[in-house]
Amino acid sequence: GDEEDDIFFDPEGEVVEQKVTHEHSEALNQRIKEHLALLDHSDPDANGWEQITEDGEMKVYRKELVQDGLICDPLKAVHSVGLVTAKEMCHYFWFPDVRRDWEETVDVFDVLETLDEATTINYQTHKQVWPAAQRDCLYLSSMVKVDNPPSVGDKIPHDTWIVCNFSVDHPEANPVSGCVRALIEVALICQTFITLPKDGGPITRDCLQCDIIYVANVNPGGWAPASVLRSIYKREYPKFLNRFTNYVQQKTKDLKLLF
Ligand code: 16C
Repeated sequence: GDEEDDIFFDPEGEVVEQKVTHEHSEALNQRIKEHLALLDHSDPDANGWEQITEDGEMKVYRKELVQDGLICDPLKAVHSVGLVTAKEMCHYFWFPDVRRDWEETVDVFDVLETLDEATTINYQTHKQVWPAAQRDCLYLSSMVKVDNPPSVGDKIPHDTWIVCNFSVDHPEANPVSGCVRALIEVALICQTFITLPKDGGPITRDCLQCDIIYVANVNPGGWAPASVLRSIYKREYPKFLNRFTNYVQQKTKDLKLLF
């Protein structure tokens, strides 16, 4: 059985049962519910999403959003990669010990607290981008299995996992001086699709396709020049998605499938 918290949806997509295990459980469940609405991406251009770049199966969208003079453009990317499961993808995205293997934009990385076996509170600083001040963020990160996700047409996923990262406060935060606190709402939603072998043989990595939705709402927390910020967005998110998905494919290629 899965040790992670399960979230249960009724056919209308309402949460009908959820475990509360820590002080942020309710906030977490609420965000998961909101993020999962994105699974209905049958029309990605709906609701004002503007495509900013494309690379093979990867498509990256944004909405222009300025709040209190700060650029907070929501970002959404959809991708689909072979050879890996949704749980593997989410595991490597969530698991603190491998963060530095794929996360290139981070300098300091600390786990401040472990709330349960799949939930931590992390503090990190990001590399400085001239001429803006350095950014840091303090966020809860949780990996959750989703049962009965909202359906996406006629494709039926084998399984659905989500990692949800969102800003929280923490008394033990020891902020690096000079950093401006960025506020984040990030989710990685992954679904495994399996094509059974025609010869009735065992399921191998070649049978796997993992569909990914990644969303990031980042409030930079203080001034940064618009042109710098929007060019970082356009460059860094596709770079992250390519690097991260290649990393997971490499890490898992000789391992047993993890569902
Ligand atoms: O989701 C990703 N990583 C997770 C684990 O680290 C976590 C992180 C979210 C990103 C939070 C960004 C906070 C401010 C970033 C400062 C700029 C760093 C750029 C350095 C470039 C050399 O959920 C993968 C995220 C990968 C993409 C990160 C790029 C974010 C750009 C946002 C720009 C906002 C402020 C820029 C101010 C100069």
